Amino acid sequence: MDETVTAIGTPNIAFIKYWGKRNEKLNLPSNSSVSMTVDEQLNTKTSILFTDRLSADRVYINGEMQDVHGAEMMERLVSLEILRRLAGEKRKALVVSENSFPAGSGLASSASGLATLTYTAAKALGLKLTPREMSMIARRGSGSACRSLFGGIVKWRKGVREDGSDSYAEQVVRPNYWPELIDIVVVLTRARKKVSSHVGHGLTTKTSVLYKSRLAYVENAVARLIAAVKERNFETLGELIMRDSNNMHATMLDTWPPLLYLNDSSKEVIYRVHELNESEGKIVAAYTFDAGANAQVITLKRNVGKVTRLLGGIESVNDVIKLKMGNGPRVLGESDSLIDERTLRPRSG
Ligand code: 2P0
Repeated sequence: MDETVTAIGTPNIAFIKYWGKRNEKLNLPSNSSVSMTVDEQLNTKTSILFTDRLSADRVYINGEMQDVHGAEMMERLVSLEILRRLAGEKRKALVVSENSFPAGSGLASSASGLATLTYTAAKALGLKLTPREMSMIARRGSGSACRSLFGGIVKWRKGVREDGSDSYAEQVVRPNYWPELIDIVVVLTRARKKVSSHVGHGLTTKTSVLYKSRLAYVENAVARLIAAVKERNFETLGELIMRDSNNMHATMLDTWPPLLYLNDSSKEVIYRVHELNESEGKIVAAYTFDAGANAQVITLKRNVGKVTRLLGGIESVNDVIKLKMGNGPRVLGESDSLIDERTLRPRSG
């Protein structure tokens, strides 16, 4: 019998960034990375129905039907294809997905989207996969998605094998290990970035001279950052987060043609955070930027007021969202379904 399954998942913010691939087809990264999965204030909800009433997969994102034969969508949907093969399922899928935040603006919509797609499809197909197995399948659709299969602080091991069988995500600590840790998302722009991360990864790997020195430093930074998390040492964590963001953006600027994701407002956030840390005499806040201009400022609960006041003084801040650590994806009830099973379209309202 056809049955719709609905689930919710969330983005993650990388503390040590994934930038560059050793294998583009399998999304195998050139370095390990570490992130914090955020709570459900930013989320992707996805409903999936496998049905013999469709002759091709049909995918809606935020109400818009996608071209499932387009090159980018086909690469993304590889995760769905892998799961369908594993389950021996022949029927086509209706996928309806909604993001609570803008796509393509550096807020990890592909991570949230692909992690939730993989999780929902695995449940809809009745597959009993471990989160680690699901993380390897989500990775094929979008690298950073593998980290959103877990809650808390998560490491993605780069692995060394050619087939990618040792490149998966794993939980470092649960959310309740350090509940004071807060990610303040600072929305500076809702515009789509000019060069997608998908394309940017390859450009930097091929053309940046500085990129080699990033690879020489980064595995050690991963180990130091994990130790700082385990010791709940915010000062060390904060410095490593800011340095890694700056380091990645240096290799982006060194890419040819250059990739410039930060804008003047992003730089204003950088200056203000350093001023705050200076005036406090220690690191109380740490900025980090993905492949986009929007900032995320990591801090501890007791400093949220101070940081919010600081950001309030920046003219181009359009929104500030305070996020805790999240628990990773979970299944929702039937009443949350986004699918109208009669018309095979998104449910209205
Ligand atoms: C990260 N980013 O670690 C880094 C920081 C952007 C900067 O992972 O080609 O969308 O789908 O594997 O995962 C963005 O890259 O790239 C990313 P694909 P993805 O979060």
